[in-house]
Amino acid sequence: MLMLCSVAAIASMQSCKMKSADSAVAGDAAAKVYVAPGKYDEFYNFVSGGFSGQVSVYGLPSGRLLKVIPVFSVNPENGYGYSEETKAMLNTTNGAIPWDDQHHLELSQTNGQQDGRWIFANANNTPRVARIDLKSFRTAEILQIPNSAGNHSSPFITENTEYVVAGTRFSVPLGDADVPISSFKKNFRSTASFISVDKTTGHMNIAFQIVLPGMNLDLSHAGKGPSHDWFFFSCYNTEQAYTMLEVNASQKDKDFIVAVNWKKAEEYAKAGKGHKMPASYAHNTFDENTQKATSVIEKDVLVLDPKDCPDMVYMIPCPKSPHGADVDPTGQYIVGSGKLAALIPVFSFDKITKAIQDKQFEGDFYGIPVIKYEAALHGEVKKPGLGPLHTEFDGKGNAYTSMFLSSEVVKWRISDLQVVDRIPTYYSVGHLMIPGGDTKKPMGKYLVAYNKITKDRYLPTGPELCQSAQLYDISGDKMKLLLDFPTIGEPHYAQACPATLIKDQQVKFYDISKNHNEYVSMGEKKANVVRNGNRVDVYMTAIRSHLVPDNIEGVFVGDEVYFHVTNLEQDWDVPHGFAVKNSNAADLLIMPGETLTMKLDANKQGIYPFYCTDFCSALHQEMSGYLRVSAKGSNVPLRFGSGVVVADAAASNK
Ligand code: K7E
Ligand code: CUA
Repeated sequence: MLMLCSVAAIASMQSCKMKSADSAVAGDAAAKVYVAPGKYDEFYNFVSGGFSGQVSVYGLPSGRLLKVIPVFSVNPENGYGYSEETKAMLNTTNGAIPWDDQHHLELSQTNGQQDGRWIFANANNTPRVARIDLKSFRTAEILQIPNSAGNHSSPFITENTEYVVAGTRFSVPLGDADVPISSFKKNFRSTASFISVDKTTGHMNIAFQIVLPGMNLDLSHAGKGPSHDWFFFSCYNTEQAYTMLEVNASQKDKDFIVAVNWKKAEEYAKAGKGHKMPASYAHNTFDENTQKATSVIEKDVLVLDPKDCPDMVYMIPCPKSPHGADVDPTGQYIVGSGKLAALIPVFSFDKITKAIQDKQFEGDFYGIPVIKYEAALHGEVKKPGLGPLHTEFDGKGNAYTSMFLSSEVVKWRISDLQVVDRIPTYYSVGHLMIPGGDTKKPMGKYLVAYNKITKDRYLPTGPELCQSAQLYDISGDKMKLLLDFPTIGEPHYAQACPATLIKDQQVKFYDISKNHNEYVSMGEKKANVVRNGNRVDVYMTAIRSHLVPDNIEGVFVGDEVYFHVTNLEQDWDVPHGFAVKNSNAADLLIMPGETLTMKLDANKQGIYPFYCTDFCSALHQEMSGYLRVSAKGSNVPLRFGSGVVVADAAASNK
């Protein structure tokens, strides 16, 4: 999270806000957010989980939590990252990483509008981009980004989802070279990676990586309409400090918006202007057919240097340590929000184009032309508030900017840059989101503010208080506060789309006849236990309300037992769970028609009960069984079964 001023200053600001909190709620707020039991919300709201590493899904306007989608962190609820099928999703070149820090989300678009296919998510800490399938609400792919650190300006996308970008918040030496930290200026670089997305499958690949000077790329957004070919990144620390950034990276009056012509970059890449550089990064995909994730280590990346590619990158001065870089629905205006600036600069794409044509430059930054500030400027929003961070749009000519320090949302007109309304947030708002608010067609009915600090807003819960979202009605001239709801982890960016866009495409269960998991049991008759050395494979089935087999003997201390559990149900909303005593994995939650595998290290002699963890029927408590683990070398035959039928598999226990 951002820390911009002293705690005391924030606290004093908040205490004066607290007084007006009650009166800030609109009189008809309850009716406006009330979604009657059994009724659906109007929007899906996908919210980043910050330090939880996951993505959560809420309904709007109710604020009801619908789901947590596991993405970059292991998930005890369903065994994501623990089951043999999903472990590979969290693989990286540094091995399996159980956690990350997830900041930004972007729904896939066609012609600048949401198309309801995928949502992309970034991992900030160990740089990765994930693609989540909106038919299953599952993570389908995770791609690691080499030559990167602090993958913050990500995963923003171009108008037709041609590319997902990933820009480095921390500059690092390319190829992970071992160099002194003090050689930052000489050796450290920032990079902007352009990940191509296959139109049909969604499959991601790093098409090219643009190498930029050592500095901190912060946020980004793609152009649209007239600025379709461009991508705009904010950056700070153009001072190139590598210690005490709080002071040393706040020296200059202006940093930059980096304007990248990705169409040109694409041409340069095709024309062989880049060079292939050895790089090692994991590319993990979940195969719907085999229902299993695989991790492939990629070996190189195509790197483009602006020196070899004229007209590809320009710098636009932007006051002061800009954070958000947001593009309005027409694609004409680019808003840079300087965290420490007392104004919001708005740049005009036409003016930028003209300035480039007329060479209205004020020098260069490491060979990259710097456009004159005034030449690119549409105008400045004066005295908007303190600590502008992020801007979204309502499609009616208005922009809404979050003010972290003065804890408010400020509404201003793009045409004449006049502030027309402001409303407090409780407290210290980071991102804000209007459904479709960064597309060509915003749905300007609601705005949600995602707040860092909640102080007195909720029942206290020890030293850690919840973060929170606040829903505002923006359909009229005046913004109205409607609702507070707590979030999972720290919310950063979010996206929302109309429920109608995706609700009818949901997978209800997996067709078991299409289950190509190599360990599937197609029916109870296929249940089996097979020993191979010290590996024991249990082919188990689950259906209301029993597991087959439910008695297993002849397993020894030192064995590795793999429970491959197939859920035979072919109905919506009938998952079965699976847990074994002494297991050091999470339990499994197996969807109808799916097979999941839990590995158990049989380390101790004893009886290990196992059971279904999801209350699936009136006899759910009966859905259980026993595994007997005997001392190594003992003479217990391998036997398994269920009910009266106990197959003697002693022959295979050698
Ligand atoms: Cu402003 Cu990481 Cu998008 Cu949080 S960032 S607020
Ligand atoms: Cu299956 Cu409970």
